[in-house]
Amino acid sequence: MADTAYRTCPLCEATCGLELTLDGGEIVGVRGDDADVLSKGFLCPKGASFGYLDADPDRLRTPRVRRDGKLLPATWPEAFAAVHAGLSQVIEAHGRDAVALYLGNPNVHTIAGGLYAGALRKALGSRNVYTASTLDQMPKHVSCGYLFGNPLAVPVPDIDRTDFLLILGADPYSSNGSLWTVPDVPGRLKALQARGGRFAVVDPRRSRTARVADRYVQIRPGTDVYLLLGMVHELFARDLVRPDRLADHVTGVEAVRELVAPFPPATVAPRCGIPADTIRELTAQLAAAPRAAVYGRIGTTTVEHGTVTSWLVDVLNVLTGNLDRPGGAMFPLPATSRRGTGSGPGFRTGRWHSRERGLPEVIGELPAVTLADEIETPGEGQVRALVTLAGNPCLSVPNADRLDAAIGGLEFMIAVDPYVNETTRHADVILPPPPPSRGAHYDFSFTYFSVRNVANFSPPSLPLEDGALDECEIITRLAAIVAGLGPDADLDALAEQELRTALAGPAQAAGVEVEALLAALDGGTPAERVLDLRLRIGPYGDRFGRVPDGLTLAKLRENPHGVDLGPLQPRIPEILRTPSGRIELCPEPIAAEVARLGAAPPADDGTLVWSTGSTPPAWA
Ligand SMILES: Nc1nc2c(c(=O)[nH]1)N[C@H]1C(S)=C(S)[C@@H](COP(=O)(O)OP(=O)(O)OC[C@H]3O[C@@H](n4cnc5c(=O)[nH]c(N)nc54)[C@H](O)[C@@H]3O)O[C@H]1N2
Ligand SMILES: Nc1nc2c(c(=O)[nH]1)N[C@H]1C(S)=C(S)[C@@H](COP(=O)(O)OP(=O)(O)OC[C@H]3O[C@@H](n4cnc5c(=O)[nH]c(N)nc54)[C@H](O)[C@@H]3O)O[C@H]1N2
Ligand code: SF4
Ligand SMILES: [Mo]
Repeated sequence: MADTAYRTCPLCEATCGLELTLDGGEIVGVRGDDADVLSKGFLCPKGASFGYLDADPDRLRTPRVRRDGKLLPATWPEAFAAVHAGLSQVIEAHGRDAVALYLGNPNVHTIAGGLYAGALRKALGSRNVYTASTLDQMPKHVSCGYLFGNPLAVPVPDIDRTDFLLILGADPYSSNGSLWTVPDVPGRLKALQARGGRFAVVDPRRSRTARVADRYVQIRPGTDVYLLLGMVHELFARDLVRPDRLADHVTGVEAVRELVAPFPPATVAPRCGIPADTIRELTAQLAAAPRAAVYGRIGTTTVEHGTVTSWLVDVLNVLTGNLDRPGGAMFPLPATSRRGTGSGPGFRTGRWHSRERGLPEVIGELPAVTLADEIETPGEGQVRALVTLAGNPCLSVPNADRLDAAIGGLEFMIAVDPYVNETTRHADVILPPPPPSRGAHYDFSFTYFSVRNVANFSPPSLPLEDGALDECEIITRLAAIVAGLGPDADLDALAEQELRTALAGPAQAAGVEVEALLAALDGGTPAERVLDLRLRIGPYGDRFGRVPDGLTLAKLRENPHGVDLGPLQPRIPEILRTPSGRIELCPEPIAAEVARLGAAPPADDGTLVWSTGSTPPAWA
């Protein structure tokens, strides 16, 4: 008897709803869920192959432990005992910084990563934390950190209500969007054009998105910073600066005017390879659109001057009054988030530095490119052990061959990963999570970037296979081991204890005992109970009965296609965490960098940057 299950696709940032056909404990069909509140039936080829992940014969179904140089199948207790022995030895001999943690991309696509990777990080207490963010979007976090005081406050184009979109260094037609949860980009771009809107793409390459754009602007790689400086200059020069409602919420506009003075379109044109007239036209088009948004992605972050470029994207959004207004670049309000107070301590980097190259910490992590240095260089604080969680740094980090060799020489390594691959082949212990269909899902990350506020819970579509362990349990057990609680800690008791602590505030607010709220929480697993708590005290929550129609996990269970929480709403000033309580448009560290830029010689070759070596491969 075939059965139907609905769940959110975890395979990219678009978070599409899937309709699964199940038969005999297997996924036999996958379609886009027409009733999904966000994706409305959209499906890409990756999502369509969701079922194959379950059935993939290459997937590890039991842990592996290295014995006599070989990775051999082991039981979970054997694997955790090996983790405990290996880590204890390194930590006792060399301290916690000797253990590095690398968190890869899928952590933001699982409940386990969303809820427990942070706990593992904290329990480990090592300065050597690395993530895929520094291979990707970290410059955007830094620029938003300085502008808004909050590195996670990243505005997204309100594509469904805009009149003009300027896209730089992104190919959402192919990638399905990034730092922009926007299922069915092709359909939404078509709808934008159908209602008279326009969009332009800036890219060195005529990408798929560029091919359907109203305007394609070819740029010399790595020089968007000059194009954008020229555009900001043009806004001031033509008196097109109109922050509108934001005027009362921004400081530093005049400082930006002075900062960009050396960069008129005629000066930047030869640097970025775009004619000055084109720069002027683009600026005029942006300023004239009633509602517009500028969006930059990988091609603006994984480049030199990525932070300044990312900052300029939002400077344009602010100066044209498009930040935080419908049809502009807006901040989502996730169901598991908390509203801000409108100010805060602000943002800074460099609370510690990497040992070898002295690179600054950002949001608690060091750049993944320097992990090889930290492993290779002997002395106090040398990295001797590594834990990877859903990451493949031996492939994904620039100069991966060097990191591969360094990781091969480590004293001890653990991988939480379902595959043996370039990285995990070096591990002493591999702890494999089950396929996504066999666990619950809630999107803690991408609701921060979603073009509409939605909430969607997926229960496990299929039961765990014999011998499998849910990834939440794998990570919490790892966290307990590194916290010094040994391989057999009572995880349920620890989870209850944490819930009690988290409930103290809400209980006080509701004027009831913690135990009463604990009993009211829904969910068969600790992760589900934490989710219920976060939803209930979140901005749409039921506040444990005080808001009768408010959100609960039970309500999400009743709505398998998700709950629509409406279009994005303005959030300034509430979202700001700057000390001034304003958008700080001209932060000092960025201004210093722009001043340095002015003196830099023009880039001269115009080739794309190759990440794995100094020379392009033969086929290029
Ligand atoms: N040359 C080159 N390098 C790049 C990029 C590029 O385009 N070209 N892109 C860059 C970008 S944007 C990024 S984000 C990084 C990504 O860098 P990484 O995150 O290091 O690489 P991924 O390939 O995403 O690694 C995913 C790992 O997670 C495992 N995995 C899959 N599902 C699960 C799961 O449910 N649980 C667990 N525990 N593990 C799982 C996979 O087996 C794999 O080992 O790479 C960067 N590096
Ligand atoms: N199918 C599939 N989808 C994915 C992924 C995947 O591996 N497969 N990975 C996911 C991940 S982790 C991410 S981060 C996103 C990435 O999502 P996007 O950033 O939308 O996707 P990319 O295809 O990397 O597009 C980057 C574009 O930047 C251009 N570019 C390169 N250098 C420059 C430059 O200097 N200036 C400008 N203006 N443009 C430049 C490139 O030509 C390319 O068209 O995709 C996600 N989606
Ligand atoms: S676009 Fe992304 S979320 Fe949607 S089906 Fe494809 S892989 Fe899944
Ligand atoms: Mo990425």
